[in-house]
Amino acid sequence: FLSHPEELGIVAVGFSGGQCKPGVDAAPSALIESGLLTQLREELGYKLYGDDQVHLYTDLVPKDDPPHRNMKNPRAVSSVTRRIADQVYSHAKEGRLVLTLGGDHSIAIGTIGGTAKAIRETVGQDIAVIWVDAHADINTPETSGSGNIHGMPVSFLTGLAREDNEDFFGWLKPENRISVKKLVYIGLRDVDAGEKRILRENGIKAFSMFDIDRHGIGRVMEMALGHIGTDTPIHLSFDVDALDPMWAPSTGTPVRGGLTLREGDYICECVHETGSLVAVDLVEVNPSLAPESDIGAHETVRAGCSLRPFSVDREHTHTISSVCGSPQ
Ligand code: HAR
Ligand code: MN
Ligand code: MN
Ligand code: MN
Repeated sequence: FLSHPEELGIVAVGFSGGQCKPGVDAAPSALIESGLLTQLREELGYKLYGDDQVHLYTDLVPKDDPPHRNMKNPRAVSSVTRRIADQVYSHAKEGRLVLTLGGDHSIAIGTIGGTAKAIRETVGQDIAVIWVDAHADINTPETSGSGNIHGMPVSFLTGLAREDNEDFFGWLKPENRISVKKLVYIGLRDVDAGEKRILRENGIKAFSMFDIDRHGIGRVMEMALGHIGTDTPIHLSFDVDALDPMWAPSTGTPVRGGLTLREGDYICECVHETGSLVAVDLVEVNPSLAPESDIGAHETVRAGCSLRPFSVDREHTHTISSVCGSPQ
């Protein structure tokens, strides 16, 4: 689906307004400093476009941003994600694979909104979304208990939540939206009661940790990709809290009983192997939250760097840090 699969559009998003804990805005710099982009350029041979600089979007964050429909920082999140949608759209429109480094998961409103529109225009197809997360992030403003927008992006993207006012995601148009039929979750284990109802009523495909335990990650990936169908462009949105806190402790809402690092890598490798990947988000790394001193932050950033759906270790001879190949 990409006219320039060897080109990688980078969007580095230093934004944390979708939730209340500071620090997740520092993740892109931490990931870049630990060599993520250098590896992509030098080991994997991608041509990188876009950001070596992290966007803080301070010009878009209003001084006064009172709640609207129970949402916290609604104007800031709406205008920042609107800008991100434009950035991702421009890269995708050029036929590049797009990598967005978050930031909290509210930014997926922008990344997926931008990919969906660009791929419709260039390929004429609807994208599928694989959402890897401990959480479903599909609360509507009304079902959310926290008011944090990082728990709501999927409801806006699918149109389950709507708003006409441009200041509150009214800028999201049909071309930015995705179908609930082309959405698959992997790794769920902390889903609110209201979200469970939404998943059930809309028949949304979800593989929880229970399913991974029962079938194994190999079978789960077969079923997930089978649900999407071949020949469908894929946007992978990877929340680092899908990993067990043992591997990724530095994140705002860690939940025990998660994916092993190897299962996370495997998901990325399987998605890469389809040849249908058009965009990736890596979100919710928070280097300032490190339960076991700064080893936690370091390990989480390292885990983030290892989750690269850009290469497959076909010979199974490499260690995690050297899993490498070349762009398709
Ligand atoms: N479901 C809860 C809420 O809506 C917490 C979900 C958000 N946590 C995340 N997102 N890290 O994946 O507030
Ligand atoms: Mn080219
Ligand atoms: Mn999330
Ligand atoms: Mn999460």
